[in-house]
Amino acid sequence: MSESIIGRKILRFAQVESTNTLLREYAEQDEPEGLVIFAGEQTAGRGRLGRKWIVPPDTSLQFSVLLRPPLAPSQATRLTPMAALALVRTLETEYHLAPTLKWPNDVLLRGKKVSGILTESGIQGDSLAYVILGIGLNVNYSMRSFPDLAPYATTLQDELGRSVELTPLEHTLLHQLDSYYARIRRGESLLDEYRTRLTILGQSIRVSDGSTIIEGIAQDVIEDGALLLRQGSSLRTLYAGDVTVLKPNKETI
Ligand code: BT5
Repeated sequence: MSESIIGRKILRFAQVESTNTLLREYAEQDEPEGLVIFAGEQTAGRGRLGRKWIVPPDTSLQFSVLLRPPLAPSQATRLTPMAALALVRTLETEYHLAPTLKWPNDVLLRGKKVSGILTESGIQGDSLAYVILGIGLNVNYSMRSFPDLAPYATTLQDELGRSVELTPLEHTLLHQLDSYYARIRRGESLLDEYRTRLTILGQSIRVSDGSTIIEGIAQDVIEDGALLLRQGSSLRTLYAGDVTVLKPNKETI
């Protein structure tokens, strides 16, 4: 059995601005990989593109993991699908739920977002110095209190009809993250497993990156987590964006 890395050291804070921001300070101070920082509350929890991650205090899992993977900087994006698969396995094994993945960083239950992942990296010269893997998983509250998010987002409590204990959930998730990370370190591919969890492959989609919107067929994903979008005879490689599935009968332009 390989020695575990993720969770070798765990720090817990009642309130932080953002666990990703705090973990970066440790990363810059040469902290070894595996450190996990949990927060009961984030006053400035972040999503991608400066968006907010909003969760009531002490209800959920909000944490960041420090990794120093033996990968090139361009491969740091592999950690997002890795985390997504660990979340899927955790929800399956702990609660017999049937999660799916929405490229690039959402875990869905019955089509609604229950978890988001924010991967950030630190580069030194030509090398990847560290990756910060931030994970938010909505647990013991109801989205009914958040009418703006409720059409698109959910919690474990809403899905299960009961609250759950955070400690065993946290334990299983760190264990799953650790075993997938061991596979990444061994150079194994997670691509086949990732493909089976994505619902968009083969579908007509629209991808927005905040400023540009493009449409096409979601053809495939590749090892570093990028999406291949077919537009007529050309193929575009996308690393980020928000995906909307277009109605199957709609003509794509
Ligand atoms: C994400 O961004 O989904 C990444 C979320 C990462 C959060 C973790 S918590 C620990 C660590 N520390 C941090 O500061 N962040 C990480 P994105 O795909 O950009 O989604 C953000 C959007 O999701 C927002 O604009 C809202 O529309 C929506 N949203 C906000 N809070 C949500 C929630 N609790 N559940 C579901 N959706 C939410």
